[in-house]
Amino acid sequence: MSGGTVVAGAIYADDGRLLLAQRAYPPELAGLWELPGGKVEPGETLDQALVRELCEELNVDVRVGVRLEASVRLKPGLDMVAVRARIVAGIPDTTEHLDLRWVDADMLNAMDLRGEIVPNDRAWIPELLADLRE
Ligand code: 523
Repeated sequence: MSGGTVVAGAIYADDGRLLLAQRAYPPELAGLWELPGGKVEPGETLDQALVRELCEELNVDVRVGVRLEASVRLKPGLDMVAVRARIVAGIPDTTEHLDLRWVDADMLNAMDLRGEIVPNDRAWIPELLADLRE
């Protein structure tokens, strides 16, 4: 399969912290932390795909905001983008992830330095840190 987009959510709580999710698979990514999301399906907008993925993965309804600027080439024809979001209903739950964690700027930076962030997601760290330090 080729072509398409993966969309991930930078979910912020009212206290300003960011939600990270710990991947369960594949083995090379298991245990590392990411912005939750998944593949955009044919006919979906980015926003629709993000709402669906976060409902499926975390059991929350989100309101989608502004995109992060960085995009990531996962492989030829498959790019990944991230969109800011806020939870409007539900409490995040692990259905596909090993664990969830709300982080502030210092925690995110420390996790990045320890190599605990999914490598592809590191492209967003500068923008995420800027958001968290606002
Ligand atoms: N990433 C990634 N970071 C990130 C996400 C949500 C996804 O690097 N924050 C990559 C990992 C996979 C691809 O994007 O190479 C698809 O992510 P996945 O598996 O979380 O999305 P699904 O569940 O839509 O895709 P399939 O498991 O392939 O159906």
